[in-house]
Amino acid sequence: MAKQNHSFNTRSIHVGEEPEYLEGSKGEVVAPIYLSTTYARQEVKKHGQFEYSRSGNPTRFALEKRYASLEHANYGLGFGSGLAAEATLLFTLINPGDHIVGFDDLYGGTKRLFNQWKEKYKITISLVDATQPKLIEAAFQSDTKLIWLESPTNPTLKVCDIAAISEIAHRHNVLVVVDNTFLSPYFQNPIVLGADIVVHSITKYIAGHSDVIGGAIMLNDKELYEKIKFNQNALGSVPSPFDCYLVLRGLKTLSLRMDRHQSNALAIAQYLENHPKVDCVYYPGLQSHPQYALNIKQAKGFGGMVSFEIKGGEKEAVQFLESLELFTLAESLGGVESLIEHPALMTHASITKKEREQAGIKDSLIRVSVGVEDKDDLINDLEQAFNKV
Ligand code: P1T
Repeated sequence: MAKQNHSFNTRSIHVGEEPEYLEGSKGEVVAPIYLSTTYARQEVKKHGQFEYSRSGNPTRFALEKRYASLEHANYGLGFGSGLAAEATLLFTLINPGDHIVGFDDLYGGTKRLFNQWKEKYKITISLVDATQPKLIEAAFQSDTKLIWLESPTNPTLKVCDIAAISEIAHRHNVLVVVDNTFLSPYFQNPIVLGADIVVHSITKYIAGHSDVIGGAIMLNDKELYEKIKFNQNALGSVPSPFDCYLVLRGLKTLSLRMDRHQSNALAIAQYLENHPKVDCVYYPGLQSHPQYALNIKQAKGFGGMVSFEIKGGEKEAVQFLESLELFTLAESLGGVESLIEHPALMTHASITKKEREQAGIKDSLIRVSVGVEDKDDLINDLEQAFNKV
């Protein structure tokens, strides 16, 4: 049986899927996909371990145990998408009139969700450059409820000091949420650094194969866990048992994949940094990155996401992107195959131009999700596309 003091590589394979994980299990090594939506009772007033699959499902039960373990958290919850996790969390935590402080660079869909809540529930949001913790503190109001961070951010890969911000937040009784999608729990554990709640788009590295949309929340606080779990059922924002199975399977190779994503990303970042048609490269694993040292301090790696600005503007970016042959021009990230996209026109098109400018998302910005293919094949493809610009 895997224990919490086993290494990440061991926990990501075993936790939740121990053969004895369910009462009455037959010793199966892989958690079965429990498709049944409902569970028979012996007595009218009493149900067994499971009642109805929205409130609890054995395959999801196995996965949620693993989620908790990977982030060194007491509790894990699975959702039908990253945004379903985020919406359930906001629904649970935020009341009309509350104030949220967020990193000025966040996934566009997260900002779109914030903007919806802002209008509907009259909440206020301050987006600040969280690379400077003092700006976070300066943004606090008496009604500030939570801080929402990504580190590194999507898509400009800014890194913030999670421990320092958590310390400030807790002095003011404010909760810290970290979206840990970009580094995955293999490279970074925000709860260990002091954050209260971690959210993930499982769709990305954790599932890892571009075939599951999923989300997760991990946390230590029992009372808050019970409230979120209540709303996971009340809102019905749950993943399917088949998707849970795919995530349990994908997680078994997370550490192997992340190591290769990272070594390929570093090679590509270094190649781009020396390219005459590139203005600047954003990758926390480059010594030129402004928070290179901070990322080393708080994380075990830099991840597989690289962004860069091509010389010129939108025209050159589009020409470059449409000339690639091996990279797939598509939104999303974290799968084994390399993807590339134009944030201003694709993943971050749902937010206003002003918000994009504040976050530093220029029309020349290109975001790369470096896959686990052969790095020379990837670099050759980039080179032939640059030659066409
Ligand atoms: O797509 P979904 O599983 O709902 O997750 C939303 C989400 C949340 N947080 C981060 C940091 C994300 O990057 C995402 C989704 N991002 C993309 C689809 C993208 O291409 O950036």
